[in-house]
Amino acid sequence: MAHYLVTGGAGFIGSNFVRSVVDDTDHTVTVLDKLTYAGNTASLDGLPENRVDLVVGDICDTELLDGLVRGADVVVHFAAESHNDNSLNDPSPFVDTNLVGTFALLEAVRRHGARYHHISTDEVYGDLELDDPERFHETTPYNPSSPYSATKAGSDLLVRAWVRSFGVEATLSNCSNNYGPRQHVEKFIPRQITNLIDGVHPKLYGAGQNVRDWIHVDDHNSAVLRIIEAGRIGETYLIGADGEMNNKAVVEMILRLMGHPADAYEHVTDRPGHDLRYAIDSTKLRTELGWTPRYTHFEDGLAATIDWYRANEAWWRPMKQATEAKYAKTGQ
Ligand code: NAD
Ligand code: TDX
Repeated sequence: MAHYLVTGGAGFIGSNFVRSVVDDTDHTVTVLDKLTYAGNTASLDGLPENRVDLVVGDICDTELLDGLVRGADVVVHFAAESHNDNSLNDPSPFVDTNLVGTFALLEAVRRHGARYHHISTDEVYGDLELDDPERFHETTPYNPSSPYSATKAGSDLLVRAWVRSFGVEATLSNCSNNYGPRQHVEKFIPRQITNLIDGVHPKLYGAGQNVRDWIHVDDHNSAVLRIIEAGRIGETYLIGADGEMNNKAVVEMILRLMGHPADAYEHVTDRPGHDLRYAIDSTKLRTELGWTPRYTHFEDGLAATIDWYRANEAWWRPMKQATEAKYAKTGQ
């Protein structure tokens, strides 16, 4: 039994991770979360109080980190500003949280010693052509496009330097696009599901030819637990579930699953610098650590996600209006 410090544990992937830790291990968890617009205490509802506690605070707060990291065996770092569109409107919090915050956390881990796992994204590798036979792998050169992905790339490099220079016991993972319950309605899939519930057409950026490599959040988290358990210190593992699909096909699938004509969507202003395609080769994780995803059929996982949003309107409703007001300003 170990004590986990989970940063960003009131966000989408972090809160699902805490649920996986409670369900699949006997570890205890402290969540450290600033509760930004993306953090939601309702995402932690129903978790056992003797296993999980929440500390509301900032990963840039060195003094707070000292106490929390001292008491932890394992630190799993999910906290981030995570949305590309927001990073184009105001990059400043991305630099603060993703770069300065990761630096502060690494320094606390260096002072107190803990096993550290760093959560990152495939976006650090830039994008691929649609017909490129190569996918991203652990040695693909970094080439981030947006302020979001640039700050995530920088945070990854800090972790690698802290391993090599200071002997911090860290592993890293770079995962593809997650979907599933408790994802903020600013993100592509929940935005379209909740738009349809509200009688609004889904919004496709540009022509909708951009490809993302979808993975269910529970598969991302089972991989993270496996890496913490058996991953080699200093190593990076790419997490993906062979789920490549273009945005137009995803919107058409959502429309069909929700009982609407497949062409009942709108094209809106494209994202500046929009990455064309992400694709993950997760051979290393699968062969070295024996991980496999559970959700191998995207349509089933998507249908279950639609059911979740239909059943949990109280969770997403409070954030919907402000999110759409933000998009309206950029014509998206
Ligand atoms: P999210 O935006 O849903 O959650 C982020 C959480 O971090 C929120 O609860 C927020 O309150 C918290 N937070 C933000 N700034 C903080 C700070 N300064 N101090 C403490 N807490 C802070 O994000 P998500 O989609 O769950 O992503 C989690 C992690 O996974 C991020 O590191 C992201 O880069 C990475 N990732 C996400 C995806 C994806 O598809 N969503 C894919 C690969 C990697
Ligand atoms: O309304 C929309 N219409 C649309 O066509 C929105 C919100 C998005 N899109 C497109 C843009 C992308 O091509 O859908 C795709 C997915 O968009 P997002 O959900 O914003 O995800 P993306 O930019 O791909 O980044 C996500 O995956 C990698 C996460 O937000 C990141 O945190 C993660 O690192």
